[in-house]
Amino acid sequence: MHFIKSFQMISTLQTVTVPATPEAFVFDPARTALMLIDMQRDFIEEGGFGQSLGNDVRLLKVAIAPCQAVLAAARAQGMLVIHTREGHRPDMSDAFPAKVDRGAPKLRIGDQGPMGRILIRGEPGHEIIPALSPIAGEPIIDKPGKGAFYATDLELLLRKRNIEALIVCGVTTEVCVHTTVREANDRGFRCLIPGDCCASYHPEFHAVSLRMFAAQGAIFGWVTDSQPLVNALQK
Ligand code: TIU
Repeated sequence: MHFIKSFQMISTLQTVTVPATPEAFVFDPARTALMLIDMQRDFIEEGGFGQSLGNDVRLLKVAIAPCQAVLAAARAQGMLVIHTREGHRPDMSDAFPAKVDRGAPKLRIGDQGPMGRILIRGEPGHEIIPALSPIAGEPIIDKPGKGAFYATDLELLLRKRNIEALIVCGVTTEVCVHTTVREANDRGFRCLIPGDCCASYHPEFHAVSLRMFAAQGAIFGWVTDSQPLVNALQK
């Protein structure tokens, strides 16, 4: 009897329902991972890759507090939390010239900047910002590309945990967040994007990226905000 009761408790699906566009998003926290994309000093702080490309990094800081709120709620639920970092090996053997030699940045990938070598693993600028530091047990995916699935073991980690849905936060909305959400879609994962947990150097790209996710009946994903998501997780 005790066994049956325990089994019933374990097998009861504890779903969470979040108001979202184009319609409510329902998920099982045990089968959902929170992904924090590239919340690194190189993108968010002065002197990193983002600024070297000519961007105003202050535009990304608005996503920090909403990400903190969602991260705390996800941790309290015991959800899988995965952090990603964009960057390359110190010898740059994983950095295509097509990426490194692009445009006319003040500093190229691999050059010495105020936070160490730009977008290189192990350098201070490559670290995740202290406000969102990973804790023990939270995997960090180091990725050479914009998408978190390309040339990483992310899919393996998700399949091993039987994950079927992703909550995707981070920067920048139209670059690494969009690429990752698109990659996730083609691999069969449903994606929920809390819009205020993402940010772009181009506010108009951020806005239209969110619309692109949810258009055509959630062609790439469902869009919400941090507060409704946190409220739903805390119910
Ligand atoms: N430049 C830009 O908007 N983004 C990136 O290069 N990488 C990420 O989005 N993480």
